[in-house]
Amino acid sequence: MKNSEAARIFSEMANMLDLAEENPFRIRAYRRAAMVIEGLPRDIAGMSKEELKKIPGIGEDLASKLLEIVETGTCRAYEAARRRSPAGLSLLLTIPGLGPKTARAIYEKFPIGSIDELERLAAAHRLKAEIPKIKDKTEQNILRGIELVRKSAGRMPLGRALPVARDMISMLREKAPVKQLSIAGSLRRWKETVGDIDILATSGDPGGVMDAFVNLPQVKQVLAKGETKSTVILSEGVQSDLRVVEEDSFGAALCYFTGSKEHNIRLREMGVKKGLKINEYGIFDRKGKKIGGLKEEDVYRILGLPFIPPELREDSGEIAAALSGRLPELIELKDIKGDLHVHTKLSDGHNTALELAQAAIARGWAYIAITDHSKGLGIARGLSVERMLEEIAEIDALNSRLRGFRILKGVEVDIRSDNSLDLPDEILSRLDIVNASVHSGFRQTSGKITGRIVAAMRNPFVTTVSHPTGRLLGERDAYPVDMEEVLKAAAGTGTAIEINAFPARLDLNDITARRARDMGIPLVINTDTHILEHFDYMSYGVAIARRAWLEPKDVVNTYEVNKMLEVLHKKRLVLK
Ligand code: DGT
Ligand code: CA
Ligand code: CA
Ligand code: ZN
Repeated sequence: MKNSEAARIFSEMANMLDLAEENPFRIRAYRRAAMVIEGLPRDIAGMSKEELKKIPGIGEDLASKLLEIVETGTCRAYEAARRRSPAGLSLLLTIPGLGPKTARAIYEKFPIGSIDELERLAAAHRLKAEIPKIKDKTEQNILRGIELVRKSAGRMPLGRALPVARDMISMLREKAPVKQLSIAGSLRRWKETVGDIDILATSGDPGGVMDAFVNLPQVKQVLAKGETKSTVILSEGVQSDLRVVEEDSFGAALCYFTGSKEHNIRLREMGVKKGLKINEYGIFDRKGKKIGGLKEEDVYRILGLPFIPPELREDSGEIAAALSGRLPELIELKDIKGDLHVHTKLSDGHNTALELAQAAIARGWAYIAITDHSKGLGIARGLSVERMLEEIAEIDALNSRLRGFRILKGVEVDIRSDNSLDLPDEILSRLDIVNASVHSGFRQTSGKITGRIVAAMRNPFVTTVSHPTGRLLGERDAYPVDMEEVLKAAAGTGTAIEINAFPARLDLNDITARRARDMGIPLVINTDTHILEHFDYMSYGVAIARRAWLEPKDVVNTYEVNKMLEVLHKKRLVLK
């Protein structure tokens, strides 16, 4: 995928232009293009200029630059801007939460060359002492930003790793003499971030597989190349391992290298109690005779367990549940009947309601809710009350033409800093779906932010709290919301909580989602679609749900439309 590379270049361009105080429209154009390209599930490599220009936000100029990036890995304008902009200054901009103005002020005083240097200055309060615009709070934010960069260093969000891994798998199928081939490790468990991409294969010619692997176009550097195992660094910046194992060990190896390590240890302990040895080569009895290992199921069957899906293998109760026959019947993508968080071009999306409905119909869904932003969200072109009413009328008209499919009327209403909602109840009461979310004041105290969300849930028309923690993986930590309080209020008011499937968010995480289910809170999995292709993200949300042990009954958008609305509107009767 060239997409993330191009997105990075555009986003750096925006930053460098910003530092040079250039035309704000150009800066915004680069930022917007970076976001769209990053989120585009289709690879830009191989697209023609005409196709590129059809991507929202990409005109003649940016399309040429994309072609250049696909062909040469970079573009001249970017290289020129880089020559003009000092490296230390660009480094400052990689710290989340540190904007161009502050960066410039810091750099003018301290032309730093490394993040460590910046950390020392901030920790010693020298930034505050010597730069007028820097306050205590700025220094704290800088230190928090540095910590975030370090924490996410080396780990890659699932949504970036999985497309890369799938590309590699399909190339290996084509070019390497493999028989069986599978993703393993945390990626097979759909963990929200992964340390590396683990791949497992069988082959009559392991050497040939190693050759093909280290020569994949995604490979930037070969760290180790052995007879049956190699490790490489990919141009995306993540490491990948490929192992070739014996055919009659493939199942045992797949189980072992899928992990988690803690899950494996449990299995091995159970084996020891039965006098069995379990490792990556197979399952062996007391006499050392191999009694299984060809299939992954062998490991579980011999231990007297049903097959445990990879998403559950975190040593969080799955083995006890398997032993007592209480493993959940996990939700699957095909159980999903619709999406309740979708933006059109009336706010910051790129398609019409009809286009979105048709795409949803093509996926076999029965409904979507159009939930454009409310007016408070200026940056996302929020809708005024008048526009909102027009949208409602338009959806009514569309529904009268659609058969067996329903477009629900909705909004993503902004929860303002003073706890109030951005639209009056007269409007909210006319909508099917009201997603309430926080888009501002992320640096308020925990009590304040939590209070805002809780207040929103007390509104009888708010059906769902969207992306409740505000985190962006690797970019922004969750705001300091007290999730336990939020969950209590959700349970008390009958408000649903969203699992946001957008790969940068995946918010709720698996642990909180499981807790929410235990508290009887209705959950909903939404994509937060801004372009048609974002509907593909549903699989990431379903993965979080599976890791949270959810069954179809726990997720309201597996219900048919009337039952779903009945659940979400129950609070209207109770709270009124
Ligand atoms: P990651 O890469 O940090 O996201 O997490 P994993 O789970 O993919 O970990 P990784 O790549 O180090 O190893 C892949 C699997 O191999 C891991 O899930 C379990 C297995 N494994 C690795 N080292 C050990 C070990 O020392 N003991 C056991 N029992 N299993 C191990
Ligand atoms: Ca791994
Ligand atoms: Ca590994
Ligand atoms: Zn949204």
